Amino acid sequence: MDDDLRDLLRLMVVARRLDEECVALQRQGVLPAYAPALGQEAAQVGSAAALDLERDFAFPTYRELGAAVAMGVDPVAYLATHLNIWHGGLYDPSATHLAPFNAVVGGPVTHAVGWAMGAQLDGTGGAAITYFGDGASSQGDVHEAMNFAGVYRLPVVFFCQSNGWAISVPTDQQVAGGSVAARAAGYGIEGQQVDGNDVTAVREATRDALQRARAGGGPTVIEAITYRMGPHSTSDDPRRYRSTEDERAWAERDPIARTASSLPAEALSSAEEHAEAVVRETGERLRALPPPPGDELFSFVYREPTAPLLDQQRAWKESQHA
Ligand SMILES: Cc1ncc(C[n+]2csc(CCOP(=O)(O)OP(=O)(O)O)c2C)c(N)n1
Ligand SMILES: [Mg+2]
Repeated sequence: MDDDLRDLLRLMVVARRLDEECVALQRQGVLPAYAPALGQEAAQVGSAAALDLERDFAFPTYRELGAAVAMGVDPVAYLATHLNIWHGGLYDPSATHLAPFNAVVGGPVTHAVGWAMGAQLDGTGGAAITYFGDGASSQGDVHEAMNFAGVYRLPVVFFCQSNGWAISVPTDQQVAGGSVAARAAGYGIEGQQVDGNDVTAVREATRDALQRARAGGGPTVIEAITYRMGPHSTSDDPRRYRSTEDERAWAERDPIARTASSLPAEALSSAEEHAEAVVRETGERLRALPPPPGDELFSFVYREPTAPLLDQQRAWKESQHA
């Protein structure tokens, strides 16, 4: 049991230190922008640790570094997306079972439902998990996706990180009725709230929901109650819309301190030591990434490139030889 908790702690500490490094890299001009996951490590690591990486598939938003770490995705390949020169990062979604991350609010939810329908038709036995926020939960697409999944009993887990904010808008102004989980009843599916800062509770709830989905029991909405301890992104200043008392109250519920408190002190120090090495190596490799080939600018835009696009590609190539 202790070993298991140590593993979860290690993943959360790696996620947090990498996250801090990303903010530093943004300040140094290496990353153009970054969306910190500070405070959401238990929700992300706990849920991703519940996945069966042979069969299941995860659909992340722009804030899922902790999930990527827990899924064993190379952080350099993941963070290449934040460099903003590589579309979809450098990891292979079909090998890692982590979709390219999605900056469209609510976007990954529809994708997960589509994947789940494919899994149901193919009989692969896997389930999808989609990440989304409290703000995304009020997008029309998310409601359509939940209803569709409910009608077809699709193997999908709707994992909402209710982190208090949609940029500067508090959750109570996004979620009428106060609960994302309660909406599940309207779609005829399971819904539950979980303490999103309790890593083992999150993992257990997600494991149960995934198992039910794989066994044909249909979708589940899990609403993990957590808190975005940092800014929305590196362009945001949360002091303009929230109080330091609120931040302080949530700092006392820090998911890492909470897990560490039930383990010997040495568990945290060894996790920190390991994380430091991961951060150093990640930073070095990220800085050393070569720019992508310029003509990739024109690739992957359409399946069949259009005539104007081909003209532009030709003009670009000629300009390179000028
Ligand atoms: C379709 C769409 N609308 C608006 C935006 C701008 N936007 C980016 S993040 C965000 C707030 C999302 O809040 P939430 O779903 O709670 O996720 P969080 O950022 O808290 O993780 C908005 C409105 C967007 N990216 N996509
Ligand atoms: Mg939010």
